Amino acid sequence: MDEAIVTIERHIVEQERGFPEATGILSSLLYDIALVGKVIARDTTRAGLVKILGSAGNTNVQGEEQMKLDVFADRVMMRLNSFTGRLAVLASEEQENLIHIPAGYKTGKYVLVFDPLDGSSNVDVNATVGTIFAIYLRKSKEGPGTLEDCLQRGRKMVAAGYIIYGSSTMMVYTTGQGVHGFTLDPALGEFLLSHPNLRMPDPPKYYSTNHAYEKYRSEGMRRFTRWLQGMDEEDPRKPLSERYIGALVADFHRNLLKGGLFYYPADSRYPSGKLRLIYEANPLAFIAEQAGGYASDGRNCILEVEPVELHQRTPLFIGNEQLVRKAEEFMVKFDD
Ligand code: FBP
Repeated sequence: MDEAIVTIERHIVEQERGFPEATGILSSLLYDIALVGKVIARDTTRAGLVKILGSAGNTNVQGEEQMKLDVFADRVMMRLNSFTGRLAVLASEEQENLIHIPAGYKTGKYVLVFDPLDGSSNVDVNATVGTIFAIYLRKSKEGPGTLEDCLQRGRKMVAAGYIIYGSSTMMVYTTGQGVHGFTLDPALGEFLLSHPNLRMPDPPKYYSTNHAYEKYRSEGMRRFTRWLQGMDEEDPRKPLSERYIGALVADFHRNLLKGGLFYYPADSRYPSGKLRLIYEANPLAFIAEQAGGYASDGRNCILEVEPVELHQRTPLFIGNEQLVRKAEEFMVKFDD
């Protein structure tokens, strides 16, 4: 592919060449999601001016306060994907139940699950937030999609990605042929290829976790954090530097580009972890593996976990594989 200007549309179509049986529907769906990113980016960059900051005044299925931007992003994702005939069903972090295709509109062969706005606590303080998504082929035959279509193992994803609204707006995606990053050129209104074939650098540079919650964590996790800090007498190492933005998508993105580990273990507040398996952990786990990294719930590969609930939570360790495996070792040694 010549180094000329490569739009995300052209890149997606080029990737599709790898699948002779492809129908172009997945490409169009990915392109629709890029458009969702542009619409959300337009408003996040003007957030203070368009009265989109602050609380929406209600809580979501997770019992968390919904921000106006959560509701806005959720609506944009639904509106730009429910009427295209490409999807059987959608599921969102912000909605308790499945999002069915409106009556009178065609259903399609794909399933879209998403976190419309990750890092809600960053919205009002102008810190980085993002949209995370994953795409599956439906399991049900035809007609309205089902819960079973959304409760598929991560390994079954056909595509995943995120859009990050930070100093620039970027879209990063994979269809199982490597990980590719695009930067939105506001002047053109186009996502242009800026980070082809991303690989997680080794050795890693950073670790990301919320230290404030150490007292709620297990012995194994406290010892693991000390090991990352180079304070384990039995196995001293050069400390990793610490960074924590408080938005999973932003912390993951930094570690993808610079090498590192993000972890949100289970603790006495969240015995099953805080983050959601289906639309937070799984999509990023697919990207991590495609970039040479790995993701685990502390014991199992995230992508092999069989989901049982739409909004189920999971502990998450994601980044350079040797760091994720080390975390697993500490849990086996001190928590089993
Ligand atoms: P949502 O904002 O989508 O609910 O995501 C949860 C999240 O904000 C993650 O992005 C982030 O990594 C984590 O929670 C931060 O949690 P804490 O404030 O406990 O560190």
